[in-house]
This record gives sequence, C-alpha cells and structure tokens, in this order.
Amino acid sequence: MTQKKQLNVGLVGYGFMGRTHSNAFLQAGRFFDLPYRPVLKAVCARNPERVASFAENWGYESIETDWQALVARKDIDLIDIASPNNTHAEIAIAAAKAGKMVMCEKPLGRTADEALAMVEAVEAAGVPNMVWYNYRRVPAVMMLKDLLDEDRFGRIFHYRSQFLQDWTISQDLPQGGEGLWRLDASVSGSGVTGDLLAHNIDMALWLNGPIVEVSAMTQTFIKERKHSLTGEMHPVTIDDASAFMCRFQNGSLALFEATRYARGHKALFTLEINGEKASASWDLHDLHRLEYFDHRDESRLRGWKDIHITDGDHPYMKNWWVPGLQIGYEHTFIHQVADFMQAVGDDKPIAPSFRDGLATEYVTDAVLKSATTKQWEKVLGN
Ligand code: SOE
Repeated sequence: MTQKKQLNVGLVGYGFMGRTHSNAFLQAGRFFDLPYRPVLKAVCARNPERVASFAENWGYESIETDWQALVARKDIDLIDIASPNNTHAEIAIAAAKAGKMVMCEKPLGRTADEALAMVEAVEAAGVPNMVWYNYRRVPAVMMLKDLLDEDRFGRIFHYRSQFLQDWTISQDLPQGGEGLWRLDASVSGSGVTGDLLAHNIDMALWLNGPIVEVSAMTQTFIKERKHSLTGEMHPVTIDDASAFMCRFQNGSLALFEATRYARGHKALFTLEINGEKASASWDLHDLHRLEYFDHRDESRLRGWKDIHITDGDHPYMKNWWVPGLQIGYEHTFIHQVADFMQAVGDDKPIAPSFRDGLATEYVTDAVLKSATTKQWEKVLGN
C-alpha cells in the first residue's frame, strides 16, 4: 500500500462544530480514497483543561491555548476555524498570511465587509479555502443539484426555503457566553439571518443562481435577556425571526423564512423548487429522501416520486453501506472533508469557497438592511 501524504490539521474551537469537524477529519479517509490523509495535529481553545480533554477524546496530538501560536506552527498545513463568528476574520486572515489552507465555519464573517477581507486574504495568498456549508453535501441535495445541471427542470419559476427551530422561546434563556453566543449579536453578527437563513441562501445561490434584490422583515420577540457573562439584563440585539421575498437573476421569485420560535420544529430545513418541466422538494428531517415530480412522465402515471437516495448510483452513497441503508447529518461534514482533500490533491477549486461564502453575506446584509429600511434592497456583488 502506498503511503498517503499527510495533511496536518490545526483546529480552533471545541464546541459543537469542533466535534463535527474532528469526526469528519477522522472518518473521511476511511470511507473515501483520498490523496491526503488528514492528521489531527493540534486543537486550540482558551481553557487548558477542557482543550486537553477534547484533544484526548478526539486524538489530537497536541494542544494550544493561543490561536496565534497555532497559526505560527510550521507543522500545521490547514487551519480549521470552528470558534464563534467574531473570531473568524482575524484567524482566517492571519492563517492565509502564514500560507495555511483555511476552512471556516459558516457564516464566513459577521458582515459582508468582514467576509470580503477574508476573501482578499486567501486569494492574495493563493491558499485553498472552504466554508462549512455542510448541507450542500447531503446526498439528496447533491442529487437535486445534478438534476438541475442536467436541465431537467426547464425555466425556474419559484424557489422557497425555510429553517425552523424552537430552542430560544423561553424568556429565561440567557444570552452570550459559551454555548449561547449565537444570541449575542456582537459575537454572532446577527440572529437567525446569519445562523440559519445563511444555510438556505448558500444552497439557493448554488442551486438557482444569484439573488438580485430582497424585501425583508425581522422580529426580536424577547427584548431583554440576562447576559451569561455579566449576570445582568441586556437588550437583545439579534433577530429572532427573519423572512424575505426576493428575485433571482434567472427571473424566478422566492420566499425564505427562518425562526427559533416555531414550537415543535427543531431543525426543519426545507426547500422546494418549481420549474416549467419539473419540481423537487427536500427537508432535513427526512434528509435521505428527494421528492421529484416530472411533467414529462406519461400523464396516467404522473405524480410525485419519493426517491430514497441510498443507492450506489446516488451521490456519495457507493462509499457507504449497501443500498437502502441510510446515512445522516455527520456524513455531510465527512463528504466536505473528502471533497476538499480530493480538490487539493487535484489542484482544483473547491466549493463553497470563501468567495461563495461572501456571496451569501451580500444577501444576508441586504436582508438585514431591508428589514430596517422597509424598502427593497439590491444585493451587492452581482
Ligand atoms: C443553530 O442551532 C445551529 O446549530 C446552526 O448554527 C447550524 O449551522 C445549523 O446547522 C443547526 O443549527
């Protein structure tokens, strides 16, 4: 057996995303034949005890408590950023300047300005870069992309997408600090617009092309929450819910909605696309199924097909078990690592790149602006 080239990973952050990424780095080479073998070289976070225990659990060879020391290390090839949003830009820009490959959790920056600086840094350094918009790599979603690329839908008329959760309804939930920084806009940048709608938008731009203009509304249902770091009540500055309508460059119309106040929904990411010849829909709670309607079918038999995306000729599935057996959420991250390693080996671009992540931020910025101005807003960067 030929020895694979090693690619040494330095992870920043050990929360929920640190776990999904670490698992993906460990598993990718076991299921995909890749030109590089990711090695968990170092993990970095501020709390020395907790970072040591994380390193032990996941098999990281060493720890750092200062991300600058991590970026300065000669034995690290790739910096993977899984820390809160307010840290992304500084770390990514320093990593690019140090000549490292960079992977970054979504959203890329807190604003399009931050994201643009990150794009400029990786492009000036010429280093491979990717944003973890993992849901693109659900096999059923990748299959939908293939069907669209095969032009089975004809002209697209409509796109609609939602991301519904319910975990912030309690008035007693604090904001800020570890675990709850998503509720503090100074750290996260925004509420559900940057955290949830960003997923819907990334996927929509990829599947249906650029968005030209948006008209949005946002709402903060709970106006004050105790801050975990100060123990005092502070105004809530995030958007709890965000909805917008928009026009795509291809002439189609769309509706988007995200909220953390849809009682009973935990992570209901849905999408539907309606074209002249076909329609399709998908939802994350049933992630291995793609619903597909093709108007060219014989009229007597025409109807929605419920396709179980688990067969060997479905995207990614030949690398997993046997037809009919399902995979899940964590596999989307594994696919992302596999595609990244393959692209680096082939010296090919990888998506979503930082530039793709910036395109999403131009839309989220326009959404937040439109919610304030109560006007239609143009999306920059088109
Ligand atoms: C928020 O609850 C969250 O964890 C997002 O931050 C993730 O990006 C999303 O995939 C699931 O929900």
